[in-house]
Amino acid sequence: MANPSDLRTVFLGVYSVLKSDLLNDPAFEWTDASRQWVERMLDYNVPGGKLNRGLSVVDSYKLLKEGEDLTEDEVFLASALGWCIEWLQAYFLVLDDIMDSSHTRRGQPCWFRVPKVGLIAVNDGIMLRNHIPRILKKHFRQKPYYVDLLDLFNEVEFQTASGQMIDLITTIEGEKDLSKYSLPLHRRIVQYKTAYYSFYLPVACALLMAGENLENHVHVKDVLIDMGIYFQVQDDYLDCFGDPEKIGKIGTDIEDFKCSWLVVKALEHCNEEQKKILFEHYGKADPADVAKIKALYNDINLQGVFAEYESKSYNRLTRSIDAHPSKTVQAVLKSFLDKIYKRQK
Ligand code: DMA
Ligand code: MG
Ligand code: MG
Ligand code: MG
Repeated sequence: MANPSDLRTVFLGVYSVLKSDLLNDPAFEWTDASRQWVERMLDYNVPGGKLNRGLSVVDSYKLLKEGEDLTEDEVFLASALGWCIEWLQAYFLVLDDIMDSSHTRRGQPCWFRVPKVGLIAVNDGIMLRNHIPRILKKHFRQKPYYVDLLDLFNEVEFQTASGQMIDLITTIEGEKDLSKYSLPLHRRIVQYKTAYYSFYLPVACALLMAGENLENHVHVKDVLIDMGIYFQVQDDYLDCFGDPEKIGKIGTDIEDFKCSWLVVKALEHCNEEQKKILFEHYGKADPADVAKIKALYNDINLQGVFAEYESKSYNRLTRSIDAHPSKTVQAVLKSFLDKIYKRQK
């Protein structure tokens, strides 16, 4: 395990093992057709992303072990937990893309847009979700932290689904009122829908594997949640200003009337005339309406506003990390921050 590309190769090897376990799960009477469906569905939706969340379980666990060489078994288990997070992410994304009427994901059509898939994708999302406890049962059942692991995944799933709910109900047709969009509302949405599963969960998995009690790591959790909020602000920014080739998806936040960081900031920075444009054209599917919103974002230099937010966030997060008493924990948190600072994808 000398370099990161090796780690990635080992990590992908664990995916193959987990997949073949699932495709031979004795709890179901498999047919060729059902096995082929699940295999294609998994390969399409699980391993194609940046794998940051999954790999960071292994990275964090390594750092917590302070340079001790990990056994093959430890690498396998940390990778399996990493994959459980990737499975969780795949489950949420398959359903998120239906609810957000998205077109592409990770450089390919969203799963529900693939011919003959359609709304079978809803059940596929449920399948992906059900795979997680099956993976945990197979590999962690005898571990002293098994119950805590199950509880962690359940809690984080609940937080994420709750975040998705508030993300969605703020956009309900007939109640479209931009004046209710504010920074505190945005913060609430993104904390729940993104920060817990993307940032807290990987570190919490590594801590449990290392035998730690999560209640003793509240400060770590706070920093990670703060980082997750910054990460989702970047996601909101890239939805409009990112290169679809790089981010692998086409933005839909303006069309979907989302409470995006950009529209909240636009409301803050616009004059009365520009406010009228926002109220009239935000949340419409017509490309002409979307173009008016994007032109307005440019007029008020939202890119500059974001650049300032980004550097302020980086400084604040760095200060909170430096305030942590343990150098090891600092290293875990710092490695997360460095992976996402000024990201383009
Ligand atoms: C997605 O937020 C959050 C979850 C839990 C999938 P989003 O819709 O902004 O994500 P994306 O931009 O990737 O569709
Ligand atoms: Mg989405
Ligand atoms: Mg969404
Ligand atoms: Mg988004």
